[in-house]
Amino acid sequence: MASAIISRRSFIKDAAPLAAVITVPRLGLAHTIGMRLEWQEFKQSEHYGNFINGIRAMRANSKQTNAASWRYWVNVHVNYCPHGIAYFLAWHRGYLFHFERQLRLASGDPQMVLPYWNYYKDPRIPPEFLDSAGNNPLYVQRAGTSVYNALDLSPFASTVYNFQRGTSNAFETRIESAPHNPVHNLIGNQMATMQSPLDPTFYLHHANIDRLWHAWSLPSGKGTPYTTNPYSSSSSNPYWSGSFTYAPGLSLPRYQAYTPSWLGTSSSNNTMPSSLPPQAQAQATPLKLVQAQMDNILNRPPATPFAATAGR
Ligand SMILES: [Cu+2]
Repeated sequence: MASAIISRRSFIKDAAPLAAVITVPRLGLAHTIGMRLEWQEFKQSEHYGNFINGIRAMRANSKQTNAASWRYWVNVHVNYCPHGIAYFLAWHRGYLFHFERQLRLASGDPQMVLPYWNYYKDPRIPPEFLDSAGNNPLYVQRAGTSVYNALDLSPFASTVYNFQRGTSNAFETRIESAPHNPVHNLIGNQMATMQSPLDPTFYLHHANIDRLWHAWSLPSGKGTPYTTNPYSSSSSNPYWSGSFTYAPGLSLPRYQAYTPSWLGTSSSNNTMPSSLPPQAQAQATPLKLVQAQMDNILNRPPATPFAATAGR
């Protein structure tokens, strides 16, 4: 399988040019806010069929240097995503934003917003993803079907009031450790590797992580995700200056990932979980195994940006 992954160098060399830097309307300017729905709500919406068709079309596109292909976005993740370091949450928020724009094109549904899977409500992978019949584009082989053992309420504890990694009890560090990492590992197979976006549950998982971050950051949660609004003191807030890279020609100014509405989305549920779902839904997966699988996530290339190589 490793040979199917394009190298970082050839990815940079061959990638089709995209629409340069995306400019998102700034706070205060009129723009449409799309609603992220929980999977059960999303299934009832008019976007569900388009979502399936869009994923099918992207997966059928074998040109992995083209943003219209599913594999392209796997390569974006393999090459650029930060894990275990600063900007884990903010980079992935921008990743969902860019992927979502492509999925809208592929599905012919410009109003579609990626759904989230609230595993604090039901830790079982939704059955639509488990049906291998009929060339179901949501199906891939997985090792587990419940993420109950990944669930952790401690990121939402009152003691976790710092955002940034490196500070004491930092939210970003806590939520990455759990539930983020063990959800990947309990689902297993591709989800437990850097190629995790091969599995469509990746996008629902990360939409949920993103939702939980926003819920935590609200005044009803723990406050703002960083000490100061990047607009009010950009010069004194270096954390939100600079930009994220996703692919050659595809980036995002960091400050735009500060809050979801600046990227055009809000969520149907902005509260932090306060209890776990029934234990009866748990799948008996030893946590020891989960920890061992963590190596798959941590054995990854360094996250430093590569300089583009000169053409021959
Ligand atoms: Cu992840």
